[in-house]
Amino acid sequence: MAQVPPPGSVVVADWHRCKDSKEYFSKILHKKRRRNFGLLESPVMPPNVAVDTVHYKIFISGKTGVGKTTLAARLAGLNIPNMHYETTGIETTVVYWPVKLRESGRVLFFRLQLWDCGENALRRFDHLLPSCKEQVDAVLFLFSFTDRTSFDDLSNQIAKWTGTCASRVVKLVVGTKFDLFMHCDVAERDVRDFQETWGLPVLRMGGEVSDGLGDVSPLLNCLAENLWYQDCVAAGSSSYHSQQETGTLY
Ligand SMILES: Nc1nc2c(ncn2[C@@H]2O[C@H](COP(=O)(O)OP(=O)(O)OP(=O)(O)O)[C@@H](O)[C@H]2O)c(=O)[nH]1
Ligand SMILES: [Mg+2]
Repeated sequence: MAQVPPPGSVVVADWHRCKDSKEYFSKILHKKRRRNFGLLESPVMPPNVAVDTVHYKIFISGKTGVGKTTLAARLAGLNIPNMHYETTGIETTVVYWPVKLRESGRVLFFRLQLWDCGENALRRFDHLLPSCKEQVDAVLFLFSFTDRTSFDDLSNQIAKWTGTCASRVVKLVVGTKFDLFMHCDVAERDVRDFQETWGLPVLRMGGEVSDGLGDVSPLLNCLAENLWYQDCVAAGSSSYHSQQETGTLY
């Protein structure tokens, strides 16, 4: 079973709704929409509010058409594709997300670099998967609620990432197309059974991208929480409190 912190135990859940988060979230918004950051850009806080940024690489895994490119766009607040255009290589997207650590009250910007590679491209070109795997911090395993085979294949997918060298990789499962409940092919009970067997967080995604942050905050907070927890465990402290003072900063 995976070592997963209880939800909300490391970072403040729904912090984007709190008043004290406004000055941080305003840095990732522009006219109430998500701000797009260029390669060399990052959120800029006033000098008296110094905030550290922690960097992570995230790989999005799942069969073709499951919604990898859509998820990357959704998390970054970009327009999501209406049609399925196969991703022909690797596309990366950077997402900034401010997080408040529960114990210390310290705020961090998480810089999440999402790696999205088309499933057919991955099969065709052997060199793509090694670059996606290199120094990866987390994998999002996607299945679609409208495609039973994508759910049934999850165990195989996860097993491939459960070796000794892959043990320091955060694993989250994301069910896409949750909005298409008329075509739902995966029962809630099956999701619960899966969750009990694997002990991994399962998040649900779907529907139009809203202006707010509410539809992406559960996933981004969960990802940030698990990444931070993993770093703290790796730093060798039995509690993560001391690490809160010493995380990998750039
Ligand atoms: N309704 C709905 N449609 C979705 C959702 N996620 C993805 N789609 C649609 O599913 C289709 C395929 O999505 P993509 O994100 O392009 O799939 P992909 O996993 O990147 O596929 P490859 O690049 O071929 O590996 C697109 O038409 C999306 O609009 C969702 O949550 N809800
Ligand atoms: Mg794609």
